[in-house]
Amino acid sequence: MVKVGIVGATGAVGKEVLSVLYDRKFPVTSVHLFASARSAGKTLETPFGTAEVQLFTVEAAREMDYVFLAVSGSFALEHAEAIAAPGGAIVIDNSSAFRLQPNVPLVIPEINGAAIGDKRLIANPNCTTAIAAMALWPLHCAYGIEKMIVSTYQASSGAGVEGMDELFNTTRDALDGKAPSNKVFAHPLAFNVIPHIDVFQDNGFTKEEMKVTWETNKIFGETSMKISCTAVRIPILRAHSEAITIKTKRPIVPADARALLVQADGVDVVDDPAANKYPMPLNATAKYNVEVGRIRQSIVFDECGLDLFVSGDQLLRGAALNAVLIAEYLEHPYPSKFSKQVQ
Ligand code: 11C
Repeated sequence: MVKVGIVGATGAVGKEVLSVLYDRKFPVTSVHLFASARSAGKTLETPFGTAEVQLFTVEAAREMDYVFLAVSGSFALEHAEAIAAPGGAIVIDNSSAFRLQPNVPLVIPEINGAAIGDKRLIANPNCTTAIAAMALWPLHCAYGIEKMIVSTYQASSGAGVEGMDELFNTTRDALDGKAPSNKVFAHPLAFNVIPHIDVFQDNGFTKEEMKVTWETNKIFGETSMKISCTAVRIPILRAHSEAITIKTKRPIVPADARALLVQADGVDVVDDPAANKYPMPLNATAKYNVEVGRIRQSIVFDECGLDLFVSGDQLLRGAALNAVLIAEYLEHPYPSKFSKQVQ
């Protein structure tokens, strides 16, 4: 008997959680969609059939085995711990509210599922972090990543359904010759790129950029891996891409990196430039695995450096898939395929 609750089932991530649970045949016996009084009583078509939205209460959520939170950080802060308290449900929270709290595991199951231990509140990482980490973890284990530079190309879905709608609308406006109006993004996204995701911090980086630094260190069990990130929104629907330069402790060559990454679960090596094959958001969309390619020796860091490019579906690996994989891990734990060889 596995009772699953989803808070935020009508949002972009919540809908994907339902699809992934169904698609991966997670052993669900009943699905409960929770929302505020405004939406309670409405019906929703789900892969599991028509479901009536229930009024969220902590008591009702505690009746579940798993509760996926696909809502704001403030909701999570208010309710997650109460839902997860002993006797309640295991909570998998997609927000950033608890990610950096030392007593809350921040988990990508293929990397650090073991960090969950007996914890009942588990944080799902930021999408940009998760997509890059899939390709970086095997390399970190074998070669020791000392520092890296990341430039992102992030899809509108990072801002939810509203972000995707705004991309469509600003594109339509631009094609119709109308002045595009924007609410979700700081500027019109159509035919544009915006180097501004989340709020600016005192150090000049945005919070999205700093999340890549903070969260990658926590997931990899590090404290001092240096990461400089520039996060950029581009007019793409739902897959994020990232150009990454790593500086490793041990010498690394592209062929060995490719051979290692081929063994990684959740990663597809797409790296045949002569055949025009490399990761692209169009191909990574709706796909569970993250694509990695354009693997080449760094000109800046020589034999201890590599450049690579990743694309991954922001709503899947970056959110819903990772969350469902956490629940799968809890049902059937497994060790990471890779462990650190370089300190
Ligand atoms: C974006 N990565 O593309 C953000 C969305 O930390 O969960 C996810 C924010 C987060 O806008």
